[in-house]
Amino acid sequence: MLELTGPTLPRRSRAVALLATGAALTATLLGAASGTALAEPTAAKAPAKAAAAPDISLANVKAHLSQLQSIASANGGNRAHGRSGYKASIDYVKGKLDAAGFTTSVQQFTSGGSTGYNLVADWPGGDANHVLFAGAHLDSVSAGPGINDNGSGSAAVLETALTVAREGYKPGKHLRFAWWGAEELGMVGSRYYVNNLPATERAKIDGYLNFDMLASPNAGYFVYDDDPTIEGVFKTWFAGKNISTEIETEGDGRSDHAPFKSAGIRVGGLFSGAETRKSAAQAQKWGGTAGQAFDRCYHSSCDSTSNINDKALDLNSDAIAHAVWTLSGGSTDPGGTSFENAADVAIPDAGAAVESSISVTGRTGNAPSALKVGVDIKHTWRGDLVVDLVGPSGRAYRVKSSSGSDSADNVVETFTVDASSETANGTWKLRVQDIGAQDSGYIDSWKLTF
Ligand code: DTR
Ligand code: CA
Ligand code: ZN
Ligand code: ZN
Repeated sequence: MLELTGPTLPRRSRAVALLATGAALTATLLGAASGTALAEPTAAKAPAKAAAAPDISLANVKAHLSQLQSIASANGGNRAHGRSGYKASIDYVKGKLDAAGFTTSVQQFTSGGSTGYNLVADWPGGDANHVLFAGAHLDSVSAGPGINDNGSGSAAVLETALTVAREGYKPGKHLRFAWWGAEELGMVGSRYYVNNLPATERAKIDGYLNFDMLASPNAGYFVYDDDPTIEGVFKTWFAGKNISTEIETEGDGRSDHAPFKSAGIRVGGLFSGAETRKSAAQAQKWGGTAGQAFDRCYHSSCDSTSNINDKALDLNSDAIAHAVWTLSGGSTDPGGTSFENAADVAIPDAGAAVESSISVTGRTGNAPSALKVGVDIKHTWRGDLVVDLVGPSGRAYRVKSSSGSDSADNVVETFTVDASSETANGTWKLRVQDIGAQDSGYIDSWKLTF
């Protein structure tokens, strides 16, 4: 899980200050100092299991779009604020979430003399003090059914939430999803939600992810250029699909992330383009038609189920799931509750130890005598590496000693540590030091499973 706490810098610009002996290395996430192990419990080895995001079914997302299309067709051709088609859309989405086990609430507000509705759905569990929030506006303009704008975002977020439930996902953070009303009137519903959220509750939101227009027929692949960690999660995922994204700059005030950003909450999101035209360079890298609007049916009656780019909808839906899983850290391990940190931490060659931390909350008593420590370190010549688990008491438990002859790469293992003298709650750290020269690498991720 990428920690969204504290100042987050892109990897390339992390400040690394090496001082004289006893070098203290200031990594992005933590200050660290070299330490020595106080005990060497036996460490057993088992394959690590990462909680990777599941695939989001395009067919399921499109089935939601068909439902929204039918709702519009049965309600005057639209799903606009104040019209029957909008409330019917809310009822459809709420019914799916209630059946899947979400805790839902409908917040009413008034705009233009009509009653509006926000739907908020909480997935039970996770750290209530760290909320990862994903949302989309559910209303259309009155001119049409609004299937790309914004049935696409609404359906992708809905199917991601239903997949969380289907997978029995146990995130480290608390997951919240929302479908906003009256966005087309100027982000009225989302602004009403944020303005009426107590400051203590706002402070618990680690990040808000916004999805407005994800399936434009002449699709572009835009990532909001707001919080760098969230932006990086999306950009890296698309790069893994060989899709070069562009940053979405003019969207700052143009959708439901704006009220969250104004309240100082980290935001991010995805966008496939609206009324502006695709350039020749964009057509070269993304396909589609240069000189044509990304969505020629933007805010028009032709924004129907035939106005959908399946490839863009599928990729963006899977990108949402990746971000939700990555930024909320957890696992679907039926047996245990996991806490994960997937933020990369560079390991200086033959330098000071570095650390990556996990804050464990919500548990009772002490840690188990068989605490699972899943480690994923990408590093050449792993024999140079010394790895310790540091408990909340500050005591270090050696999970891997150096072994000069071990020239293989990477440490991807699950160790078992007797941590029964430690309280479960508190800040745990993975401390890694490279004691040999001419090799390099980084902590890719690690997790604790109780
Ligand atoms: N205002 C949104 C569409 C929109 C236009 N530019 C952006 C940029 C980022 C997100 C959304 C948009 C609407 O019509 O719903
Ligand atoms: Ca998919
Ligand atoms: Zn719109
Ligand atoms: Zn929209």
